[in-house]
Order: sequence, then structure tokens, then C-alpha cells
Amino acid sequence: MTAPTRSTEPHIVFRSCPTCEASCGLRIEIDSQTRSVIRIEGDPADPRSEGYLCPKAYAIKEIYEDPERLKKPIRKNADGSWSEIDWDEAMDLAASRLLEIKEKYGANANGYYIGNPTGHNVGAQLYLLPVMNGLATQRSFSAATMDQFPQNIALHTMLGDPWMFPIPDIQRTEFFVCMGGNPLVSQGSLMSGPNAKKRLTAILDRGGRVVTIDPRRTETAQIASDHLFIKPGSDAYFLLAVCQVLFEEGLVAPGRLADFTDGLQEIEAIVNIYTPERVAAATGIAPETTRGLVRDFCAAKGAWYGRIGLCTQEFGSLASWLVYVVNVLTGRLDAEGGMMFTRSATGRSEAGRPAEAFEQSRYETIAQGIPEIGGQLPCGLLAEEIEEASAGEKRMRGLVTTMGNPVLSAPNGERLAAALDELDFMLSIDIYLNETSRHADLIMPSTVQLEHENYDFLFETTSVQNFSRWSPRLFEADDDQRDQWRIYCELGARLAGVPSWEIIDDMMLKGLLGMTVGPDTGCPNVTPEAAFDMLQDEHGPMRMIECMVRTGPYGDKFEPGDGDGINLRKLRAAEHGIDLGELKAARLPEAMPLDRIELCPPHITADLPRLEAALDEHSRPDRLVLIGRRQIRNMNSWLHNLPALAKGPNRCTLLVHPVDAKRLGIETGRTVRVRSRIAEIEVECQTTDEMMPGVVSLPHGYGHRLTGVRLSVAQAKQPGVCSNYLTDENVLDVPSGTHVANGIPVEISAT
Ligand SMILES: Nc1nc2c(c(=O)[nH]1)N[C@H]1C(S)=C(S)[C@@H](COP(=O)(O)OP(=O)(O)OC[C@H]3O[C@@H](n4cnc5c(=O)[nH]c(N)nc54)[C@H](O)[C@@H]3O)O[C@H]1N2
Ligand SMILES: Nc1nc2c(c(=O)[nH]1)N[C@H]1C(S)=C(S)[C@@H](COP(=O)(O)OP(=O)(O)OC[C@H]3O[C@@H](n4cnc5c(=O)[nH]c(N)nc54)[C@H](O)[C@@H]3O)O[C@H]1N2
Ligand code: SF4
Ligand SMILES: [Mo]
Repeated sequence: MTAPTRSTEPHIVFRSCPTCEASCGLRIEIDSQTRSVIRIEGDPADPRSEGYLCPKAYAIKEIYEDPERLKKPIRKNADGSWSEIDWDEAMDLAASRLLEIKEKYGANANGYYIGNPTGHNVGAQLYLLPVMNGLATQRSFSAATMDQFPQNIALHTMLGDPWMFPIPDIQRTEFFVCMGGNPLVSQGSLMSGPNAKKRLTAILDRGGRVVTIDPRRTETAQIASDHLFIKPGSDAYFLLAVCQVLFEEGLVAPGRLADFTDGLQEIEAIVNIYTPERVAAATGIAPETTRGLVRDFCAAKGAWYGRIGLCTQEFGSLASWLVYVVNVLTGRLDAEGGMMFTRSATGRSEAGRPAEAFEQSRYETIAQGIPEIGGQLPCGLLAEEIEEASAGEKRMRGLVTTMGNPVLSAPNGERLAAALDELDFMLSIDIYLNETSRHADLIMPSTVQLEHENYDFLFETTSVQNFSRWSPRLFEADDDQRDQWRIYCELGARLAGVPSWEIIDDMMLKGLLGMTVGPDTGCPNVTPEAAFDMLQDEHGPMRMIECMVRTGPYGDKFEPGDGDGINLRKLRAAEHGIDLGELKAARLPEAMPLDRIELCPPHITADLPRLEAALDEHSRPDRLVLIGRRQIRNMNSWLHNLPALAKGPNRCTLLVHPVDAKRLGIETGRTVRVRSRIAEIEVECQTTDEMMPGVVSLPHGYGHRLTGVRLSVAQAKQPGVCSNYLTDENVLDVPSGTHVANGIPVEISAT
């Protein structure tokens, strides 16, 4: 039942949009005969998106149709040209080269980099393990260290689960503080909910306030009730001052959280010296403004939220942690209208799950000895780990990049591009011959979203409303295409010397069943063997999802009959998804793995001296720093080859405040030179008072005019320049090893 039968009539299929976290419901008219999409509209019957969609809804159609999308593995010839090869040959080549490197130089001579679309593809998430186990290397890199990793670290050390994100209850809040996020463009991150504009406007309509704190007057700021400019990278100072005011004015009121929170006295001692006056020069926010905001927030039912602008900055962990601290001190964590926790259908936030110990410094990078944190190494250090000149004999010689484009997305892409050519072997699992995969020896493409089923596995844990959603496959792929999970499973089997991928798949499923059904589990009336036989599919990710959903909090527990519980059959029949209701309050402490909230985790507070030492530098009035900018028609680096999304004028422009522009002698339309410590680029300038003076902004994900890429639309329509050539890979948020993509010191001059 996974594919629609081939009918001659055009017909309507419903699925969720896999392009951003919002996961809007789409109503798609298709012609199965020609395997083509006729029309995409918002699905009015989707309980979450109610018909909303954004221009990127067309991405799935255009990716599916893109003539430059790869469908078969291609291998690089000695002269640099590419030839298609079959899957068996491709798998043999990849496994033999990676194993050869492992045998000759040790497991750590291989490494991998995992990119963002992983989060949008359930098969990719569930089946990474066989590849990771097969490689068994410590050289693990991912886009996380350019993204949410500081939040993972804060949650891991405070609650015992790095993935237990508190989500703003924007449906009920009366006072929403949004720092370092632009939900009108991103559609909400770790706050997944279609139509952010409608949801935020509703707060204002019910008499509430939306306060954005951002160095740019963003699209979100323009509909908000209040906007405060803040100097990039100074959020931790500001949030310490917020806490100082809470204590000074007797506004600390953790409520029921006090019963299971440690560190309330410690935080008071920490924040004591950070008066709004002391940090005002660093933040650019007047002391009375800070005090007024704190008083108003405490007087209303509020949620205080921070996102990527608070993560990928010099003090990302401190800032991310302090957002949670503010919510605890004001009793807003785990409370209605505050920051709440989802209860996912796949059972990943249930009581009783064990705390995964927070680990760090078990090993280090070769070149500089930068410690591993939570199993990750900073992704911008990939290059030096590969270079013979930096890492010598112990360098990385084999690399797998999958669903990622680090040459554009990670710091210092120019250095990375050169380093990739030093590798003995590189495999890219990607659908395009792009800035990163052009360096590979072999590219394995997966099917794309319309060619496989999906389940919103990650975003049911980050949604502003509980839901469970399966999406159908719309078109059968060609016989010789492979789903992402199959590629992983097959590669994993070959790396492990297991005769077939089916064995690996069954082993994984049986492992899962062993933990979730049988005596001493939530499903005591069924044995793992019996449950195995009851599953709908023969293989693949939906089998695992079926197991998780049936054993999860809303599941049928493998009980006979057609009770209220959900199962895969019901999910597959629910073409608009299943609404599981509003987020519920008071899930703590049961739903967190630690017994008590650790308000001041030593791993994070150890970074406070670094923050204190930087106060004078941040207070300097003459700093000029660069921040990023997301745009409606982009998704990081990879939608620029789609005609509908690439049209229009050049979007890769440097925004500069008119006062700065005048001082620098530059103006709109002029090409200007931007120099950071590591590089210099030239880019078109656009002046606007949206920017805070002293701050300039450039979007990331551009820079497509490199030789050897097969992205003709992107190259012709939106080539842009790569902002990450300016991102210094050696400047890190210390507790998380996350890179600093916001607040990069730059110099600007006319060309
Ligand atoms: N300066 C700056 N840099 C940033 C950021 C920033 O704000 N500023 N943001 C960071 C963030 S948050 C992120 S998440 C990262 C993203 O970093 P990456 O994940 O490295 O980059 P993407 O551009 O998302 O690349 C996605 C890749 O996946 C491929 N792909 C897409 N769909 C499929 C598929 O179905 N199968 C396969 N096999 N491949 C597929 C695309 O062709 C593309 O090569 O960028 C980070 N970089
Ligand atoms: N259209 C579109 N949607 C996307 C993406 C996309 O590329 N395009 N990417 C997706 C991904 S991978 C992610 S992770 C999410 C991210 O989702 P968001 O976090 O909402 O992303 P941004 O729009 O980058 O918002 C970051 C904001 O932080 C501000 N900022 C920069 N530096 C600082 C600082 O030091 N302090 C403060 N307070 N603010 C600062 C920036 O001006 C910007 O407004 O979006 C997702 N959605
Ligand atoms: S907001 Fe996100 S999920 Fe919704 S249509 Fe646009 S890209 Fe798709
Ligand atoms: Mo991201």
C-alpha cells in the first residue's frame, strides 16, 4: 500500500511538505501515468497548516523534475569527467576503499559529515547507525556545530536529554520574547508551526506582545509590537542582566519547578555583578529598557525563546542556557503559555528513559587537540584534519559526506575545498553534483521526497502542537534508484561484512522490539516475536516507525481489535495527519531523565570567565561585525537550482546601515570588499536602516560559481558569493564547539 496504483486520471494526494520544519500539509494533484505533478496547493483540511503554504512548497516538484538531479551513482574518471555506474559496483567501490583505508591507517583515518536534510527524512535518521557503526570512527562531523548544538549541550547538562527542546507555547502565550530567530522567514525553528505570521499576529490580537531582540529589524520584527536592537554576540550579557533584575526586584518565581531544581542560589551569585548598567555598552540596550522588559514579561503569561542567532555566536552555550534559566526563574518552563514539551507519538519523551551521560574530551582533533563534545567535532575543522600539513601521518584519508554541502555551509569553505582534494577517497551521498560533491570520487544519489514515504519523525518533537504524520510516496522511482535508508543499510552491511542489508535491517528492528515490547515494558501482552509478525511492511523505516508508534503514548500497544490507539494502518489512512492536541504543562520532572533540573551545569558555567574577559572588547563603540540572513526562497545552499525559487534579482547582498555606508563611502548597488581575519570577498551592497549601525548582514548558502558543479540554473540566476568564506573556523563557542557565524569582525571598503 505504499504507492498509489497507476491510474490514468489525475488525482489528489496529501502529504506534508518536507522542506522546512513547519511541515505544512500539501494537496498535490498528480498524474501517475506520466509520473508528474500538476499542481501543489495548501491543504485546508490539515489541522496544523489549514491551507497555508510558502513559495518553497514548489521545491519538491522542482527537485523531482530537475534534469540535473542525479539518479544513478556516478564515478569520477582519471580525467575528472564522470561516468554512471551501477549500484553494485558503486557499493563495492565505496566499501572496499573505505575498508582499505581503515585497515591500513586505522578507523579514525575515515570520517563523515552529516547534513541538514537528514532531519527531514525519516529513513535517513533511522539508518545512519549502520554506516556509523561500519566506519567506527571518532571523526564525526555534522551541520549541528553550525546550528543548534549549544542548545543540545545546555539541555543535556540541565535535563539529561539533549533533544528535549522546550517549545514556545505561541498558541497561548501573552508575551513572546524572540531572540535570534526570524520565524516569519524560517517558519519557526524548534518552534515548528506553519504560518508563523498568523500565529504571532494572534498573540497581538489577543492583547499580548511580541518582542524581537535582534541586530536586524527583521520581517518578524516588522509585525512585532516591540523590537530591540542588540549587538551581535552580546546576548549572554543581556540575559545575565535580565536575571540580575529578576533577583534585584524580587521577581524570581519558579513555582513548582523549585521543588526539583538545584542551583537557584548559585545563579543568584553568578548574575549579581551583571547589572543592566554594566552590560549596556556591550549590548546596546539601555538599562531602563531591560528593566521595563523584565517587569512586563513577569506581569504576563510569557515565553522567552532563543534560536540560531543565539547559538552560532561567540557565547552560544551561555546564551542558550540563560534563555532556559530565565524561563525557570520565572516559572515559565513547562507551563501553559510558556516553554513547553511535546509528547511525541514515537515515544521519545516518555518517563523512565535513562539519562545518557554527558561525555566530552574522550578524544581530540589531530591538528589542534580540540576536544570532542557529546560525540561531535566542530565541522569547520574538517579541513585541517585532512591536510597533511596540519595533521601529518594521522590525517583523515577517507570521507563520507551525506546530505550536506559543507563547502558552502561550514566555515572557511575555500580551505575545505582544497583539503578535500588531498583525500585518498571521498564518497558523497547527494542528489546533486555541487560545491562539495564535485570533490568526491563517487556520488550516490538517493530518491527524493516524492519517490519515498516519510514520517515527520524529528518535527513531531519540535512542534507547537502535538501531531503524528505519515506521508505517502507519490511516484515509483526507477528500478535502479535507491532510498536513502537503503543506501545506508547496504553500505553498512558491506562495511561490517554482513552478507545482506536485510540482515542489518532485521537486527535493528529486533533490537527496538526487544526494548519496547514484552515483559517489563509498556506492552507486556505481546512478545517481540509476535509483534515482529504483526508489522505491515517487510522492511524499511516505516516498520520501525510502526513499532515506535504502536508502543508509544498514543499507540495501540499491539493489542488486538480496533481500539483507540494509533498504529501504522491508521496513520496511513489519515491523509491530513493526526492531531494529538495542545502541548501539556507539568510534564517535569517525570518526563526528563535527570531527577532534578541542574540550573547551573558546571560544564557551561565554566565558560563565564571567558565571557567576563570579553566585556571590554564587546563594549567598544567602533566594532563592525557581520551576521547572517535567511530568505524565504532559500533553504541553506540547495534550492538555488530550481527555476521558481531562483528567479528575481540578486538576493546575495550585503545589508549596511546608511550611517555606516556613508562613513565607508559605499552605496546601494556598488560592489564592496568585505574582509575578515581569514578571507576577503566582493559583494553587492544595499543600504537599509533595518540594520543596527555597526552590523552588516549577508545570507549564507550562495557561491555557486565554482568549476565542476552541475547547477546551471543556480550559476546563471543566483550564483552569489559564499559568506562562509569569511567564517573563521578557529573561533568557537567553547562549551559546545559550535562555530561563530554571527558577529564576525569585518572591514569593509569600496572596490
Ligand atoms: N553563515 C552561516 N552558515 C550556516 C548557517 C547560517 O545561519 N549562517 N546555518 C547553518 C545551518 S542551521 C545548517 S542546518 C547548515 C546546513 O548545512 P548542510 O546540511 O551542510 O548544507 P545544505 O545546504 O543544507 O545541504 C544539503 C545537501 O543535501 C543534499 N540533498 C537534499 N536532499 C537530499 C536527498 O533527499 N538525498 C540526498 N542524498 N541528498 C540530498 C543537497 O543537494 C545538498 O548538497 O548550514 C549552516 N551554515
Ligand atoms: N526560508 C528558510 N527557512 C529556513 C531555512 C532557510 O535557509 N530558509 N533554514 C532552516 C534551518 S536549517 C534552520 S536551523 C532554521 C533557523 O531558524 P531561525 O533561527 O529563525 O533563523 P534565522 O532566520 O537565521 O534567524 C536568526 C536571527 O538571528 C539574528 N541574529 C544574528 N546574530 C544575532 C545575535 O548575536 N543576537 C541576536 N539576538 N540575534 C542575532 C539574525 O538577524 C536573524 O534574524 O531555519 C530553517 N528554515
Ligand atoms: S513553510 Fe516550510 S513546510 Fe510550509 S510550505 Fe513552506 S517550506 Fe514547506
Ligand atoms: Mo539548521
